[in-house]
Order: sequence, then structure tokens, then C-alpha cells
Amino acid sequence: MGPVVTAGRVMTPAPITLVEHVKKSGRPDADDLAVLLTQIAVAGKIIARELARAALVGQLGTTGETNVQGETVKKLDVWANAVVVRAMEETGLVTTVVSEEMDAPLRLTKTGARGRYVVCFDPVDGSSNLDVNGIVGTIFSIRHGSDAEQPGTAQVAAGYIMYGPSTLMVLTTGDGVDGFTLGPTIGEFVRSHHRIRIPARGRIYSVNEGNFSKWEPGVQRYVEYLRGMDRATGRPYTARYVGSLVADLHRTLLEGGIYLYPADAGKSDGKLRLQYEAAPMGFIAEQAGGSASTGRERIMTIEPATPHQRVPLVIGSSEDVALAEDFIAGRRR
Ligand code: P6P
Repeated sequence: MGPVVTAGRVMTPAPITLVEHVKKSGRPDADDLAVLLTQIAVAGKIIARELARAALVGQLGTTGETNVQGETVKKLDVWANAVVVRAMEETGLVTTVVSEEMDAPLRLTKTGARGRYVVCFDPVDGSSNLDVNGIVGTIFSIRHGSDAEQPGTAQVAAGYIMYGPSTLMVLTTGDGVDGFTLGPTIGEFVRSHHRIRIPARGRIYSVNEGNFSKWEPGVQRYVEYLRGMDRATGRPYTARYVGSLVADLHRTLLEGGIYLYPADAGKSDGKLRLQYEAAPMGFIAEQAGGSASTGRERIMTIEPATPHQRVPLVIGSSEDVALAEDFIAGRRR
């Protein structure tokens, strides 16, 4: 919608806020989703503010503990987890939360019988970037009911908040993907990216090449193919790896290409968690016209065996993911 001219004055169209966007979705649960996403947005604003001042208030560094994932816990991991849990309690709609930072699913007793949703989240994805002022994000995944182990196809909404030069929420409620930038002067998430579509093919690949020697041969051959010189197929691809899934996925979503976290000799199921990393990002990718698989099977249909189940992840432009799967299956050499 272009500028509107009224009485000789150019009126820029009123911005669409996150709540207006959700309420216009026409979904039967739109009012519930508006409440849930408003509280996720509140948590995002609080986390964004703390990230900006963390170095000044002693919030960087580790707690000295190790989480259920076997990873060193950052102070901001624990703090942000509490912020999101409290935000979910405030909705009065959430029965259970599953978090990277909590050993087991947490039943929210305050909600009681009114609860209708399960929310899985990674409060600070990419926290290894925190102490070096790198980009991190919050990933969230919303399902109906109280069962903490539902497949990605059960998601009613999913997305991420990216804490970068701007604070940006990318969201799907099952009807495409939209981006909402936090307006610094108004404190609202305002739609800035409408109906994001991922290019069918890109020219950027994103993977931790330090693990090359540990990958299975098909993955090694695929990455060597991307490094090859062939103008007709736009190779070599450019390599980009931030070490934060939110940042690497967001670039892939807007510019096309592929992100991979394959299984390797030390991580037989890969590193990323299905419930609050692969499945929400898979929902986003598919809703934007892309693909998400383990390299062998679609992420969205995997039935979780445990809340913290890990899966290999190959995600991005549909043609790039399909080619990676061909190499992994041995259909391409
Ligand atoms: P590595 C962050 O810990 C994370 O879960 C993702 O955000 C990121 O893409 C990946 O792990 C980075 O892992 O082993 O390359 O440092």
C-alpha cells in the first residue's frame, strides 16, 4: 500500500502492529495467539534491553554450571529463561513450557485448567556469541494442549526474535511469514517485512566447516561441490557462519541458500534440538517456500521421543536442500 495523499499531505499508511496482524489472520484462536505473542514480545523487549547493557551490569560470562545439554550456562541464559517463563505465566493460557535451559518440561501451576497451549523455546540461542557482542536470538514454538512432545506439524505459531542492529521478530501462524521490527521510539513491534519468501535457490552456504573431517561422506561431497568452480551453477558459493542459528537462518530466509548442522562423529544426532530449534525454524522455512530436513527426512513430521531430542538440520532454499539430500543419499557424487 503506497503513501496516501489527503488534503495535499502525503500520509504514510498506519503501521501494522504485531497484534493487528495476528487478529487479522482470521484464525479461530487469533485472540489467544495475540495474548501469547504480546507476552513473547514483552519478553523480547526486556531481553533486548538487558543485552544492550549486560556488559555494564555484570551480566556477561557464565554461571559456572552446565545445563541439561552439557553446555556451559551463561548468566543471560538463566536470566532470559526466567523472563520468558514469567511472560508465559502472565498469559494465563500456557499449561507447559519446554526450554533449552530447563531439564524437564515445566507445568505452569498458575494457569491451571485454563491452560490451552504448550510453548517450547530457546531463550538465548547462540549464547556463545554473548560475550563477544554477537547476534543472538529467542526461538519460540507454540502448540495446542499440554503434551510436551508433539511434532512440528502440530505447531500453531512459531518464530524468533533476533537481537541485532534492530530487534526483529519473524513469525508464522501458518499463513506465510512476516517480520516485525521493534520501533525504538514507540516500543511496538511493527510489520516491516510482509509475506517473506525464500528464493528457490541461493548462493550462500552456512555450516561449521571445522567439523568437516567428522561428517559422513555425502555431506563432505556436498560441501566440496559448493566450493567447486562452475559459473553455470553459480559456484563457488559464499560461506557465511555466525554461530547463531537465528542469524544464519534469517540471512538464509531473506537471501536464499542453505544452513546445515549435520550429524558428525561426535554428535550422532547432530547438535540442534528438535522442539525449540529445528521444528520452529522448519515451520518458518516451509511457510516461506523453503525446506527443512535432517538430510533424510522432513523435520516437521518427526515425532519427538524426548523434549530435548537432537536432530541433524539441513534448511533453506528448496532447491539447495534437495541437492544436499541427493548428495547425502548418494544420488549425487
Ligand atoms: P557450533 C548455538 O549454540 C547453536 O545452538 C546455534 O544457534 C548455532 O547455529 C550452533 O549451535 C552453533 O554450533 O558447534 O558451530 O558452535
